[in-house]
Amino acid sequence: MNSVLDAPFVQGFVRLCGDGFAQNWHERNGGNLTYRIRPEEIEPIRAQLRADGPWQDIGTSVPGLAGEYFMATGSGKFFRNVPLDPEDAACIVRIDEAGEKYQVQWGLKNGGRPTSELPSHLMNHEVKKALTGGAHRVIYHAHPANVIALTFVLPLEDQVFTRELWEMATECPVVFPEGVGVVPWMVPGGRDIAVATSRLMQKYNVAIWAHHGVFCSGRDFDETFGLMHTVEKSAEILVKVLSMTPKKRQTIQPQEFRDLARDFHVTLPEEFLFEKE
Ligand code: 2HA
Ligand code: ZN
Repeated sequence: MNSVLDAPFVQGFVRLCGDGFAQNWHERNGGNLTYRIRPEEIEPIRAQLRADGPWQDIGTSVPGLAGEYFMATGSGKFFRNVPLDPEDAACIVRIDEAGEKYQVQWGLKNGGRPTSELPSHLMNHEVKKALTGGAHRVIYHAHPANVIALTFVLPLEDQVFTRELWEMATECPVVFPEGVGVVPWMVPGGRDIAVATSRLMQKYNVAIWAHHGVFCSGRDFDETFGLMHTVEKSAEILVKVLSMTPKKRQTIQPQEFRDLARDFHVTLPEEFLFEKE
């Protein structure tokens, strides 16, 4: 019988939590992480899962995830503590055949529930699973300070955030060529913000929550953490620039983005390459 803690997906999950805390993106119980577990990753640990717990309402409907297993951080748990005791701070849940309820099958050994943002995570997973043919498996929510700061200063528009973040580092349009979406301030934890976020996930791999944080989607832990890291680094540069001057002296121009797209074989939508005054 293999230990759940030795499973490579569990180790990847735990490492991301420690790395995110080290980046200062997870004050107290801020942020949450979910991973859609592969069937072949469940088999070796199946004997340690318990399938006799109560079925709880997800708070939304995700029929596209019927029967799937997820690893998730716990509601009220601190990212800082995940590496110390994953079996307390995280859990493995199974979704029922209707996509309406979940059952905790491992973890949360001292009690508790999966992340308060489970509706947003699962609706994002449902969208991405369909859109990527199952390739995307990680949804990651963090509270990175520079992106949040920009939501007080820039208009809350996808075009503006995408273009400003792209301009701050040449690699940005290569890392997130689809751009980023912005959700206006909404009450977190519920179905409404989950619907708004998952709508943006139809188009983007990054959704910014105004005055709150960021959601990222990706295939694996490295790619998803790297996406969060790239977006926040770019936001940090923009905060520095805006702190020094109200107007950039020079920047990357629309035609230069088109040249980059050609050489790096990415498609950059023209909606983000508008002429500025
Ligand atoms: O506390 O980040 O959005 C967890 C959160 C809620
Ligand atoms: Zn949050």
